[in-house]
Amino acid sequence: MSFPKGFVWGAASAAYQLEGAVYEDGKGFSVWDKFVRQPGKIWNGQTGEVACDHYHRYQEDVNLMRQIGFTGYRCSISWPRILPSGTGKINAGGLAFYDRLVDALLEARIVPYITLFHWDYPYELFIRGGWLNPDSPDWFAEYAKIVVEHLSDRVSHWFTLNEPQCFVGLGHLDGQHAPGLKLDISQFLQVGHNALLAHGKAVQAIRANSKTPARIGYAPQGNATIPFTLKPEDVEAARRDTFAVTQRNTWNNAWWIDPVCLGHYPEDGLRVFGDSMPEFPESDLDIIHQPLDFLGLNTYFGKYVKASPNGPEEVSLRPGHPITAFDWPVLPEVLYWTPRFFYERYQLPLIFAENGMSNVDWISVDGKVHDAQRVDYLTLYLRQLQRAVNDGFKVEGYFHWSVMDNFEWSFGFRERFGLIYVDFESQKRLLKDSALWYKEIIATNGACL
Ligand code: IFM
Repeated sequence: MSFPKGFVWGAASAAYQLEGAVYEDGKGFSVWDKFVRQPGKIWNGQTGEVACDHYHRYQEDVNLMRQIGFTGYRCSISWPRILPSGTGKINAGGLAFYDRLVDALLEARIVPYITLFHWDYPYELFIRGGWLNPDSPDWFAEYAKIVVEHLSDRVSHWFTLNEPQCFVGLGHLDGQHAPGLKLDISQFLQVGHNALLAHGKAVQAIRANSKTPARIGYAPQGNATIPFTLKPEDVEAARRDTFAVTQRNTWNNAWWIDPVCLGHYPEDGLRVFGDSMPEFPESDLDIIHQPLDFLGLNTYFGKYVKASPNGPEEVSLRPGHPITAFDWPVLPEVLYWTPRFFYERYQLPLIFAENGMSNVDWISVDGKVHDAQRVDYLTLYLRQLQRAVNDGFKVEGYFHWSVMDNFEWSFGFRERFGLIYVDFESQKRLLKDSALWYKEIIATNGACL
């Protein structure tokens, strides 16, 4: 069975992870530009200052994407490239880069899916309080409006925020990501609330300013819990666990998606966070809950549960269960249960905005990169996605993470997630075996799986 006609196949990336050129053409600083300079924050002291040099090599990269046969490409825009101070004066040099990139993609018949925010928050706004500042949702909406006014004659697919779980939680609670804050729970929740408001206001700004009919989504992490067996009680336990908020931290699905798609915070989460929850007017939820055209999900792994008298009970993985180079368990079924549970709950067409693995890749003596594990990962995960689609859960597209090896945040260049191998010294690119296999998957619309 192949995928539905028009299914979008591509890969994803983020500005700071591959563009480089962080001091060029009038770009302002982001919190990541500053964070990577702090000793001990990034593996081996590496930075994204050059990364894949995609800023200069975008045409070669688009050519490679065309060679693989992408029908879509998901990339993010660097906010401080457009607005060096975060608000106010627009940097024409920044807009010009995205003009060139979008035009090259369209020329290659690749549909651009633009993410407005993939973590490189303007440093000047951080100094003004960042996401804690009550004006921050409006700052983001202003930026969204500028980008949309400029690109929407050619771009109609938008994601607002990428993985609030990470930039809010890792950036403002755990301190592992920029801006490196360890706020208390109530401030963390305030940052989260402002980010959700920013999403809502950006959706309004896109709808109001787009020159072509816009299709708008959001890209949180979305990882289903997998039922250990197909017994109805295990399936129900997994469904419950998928949307449960049980811990006072950032790692769950419903806290970040229910307000956006259902218009309220989940009740168990409100109980868990208790009086740490900031006060806000009810009208905020109307702003956050904007109609969306699709829900993007970044899906990598999950866990197994079975039913028990005390609720869902986690089932440990057997010894020797496959893991990726990043130590993430390989659980292909997550690409069946995620579309199933998330489509049932949110009733929105889904796009898998990220899915992939880091692998220990290098150039073999024959001059090629034989990433057999990624080839297998693609097969196993996409077969499960196909199963979900065949069962009637609506999925519009799949973006592999990532188009090419790039800067993996606090892990620097240690983790290789790409379909395209990058030699970071020479900046030479090489299609890995997985890219050639993905080419076949795309060419047959999944029938070869
Ligand atoms: O590289 C990241 C990406 O920026 C966000 N999602 C997960 C990827 C792999 O860790």
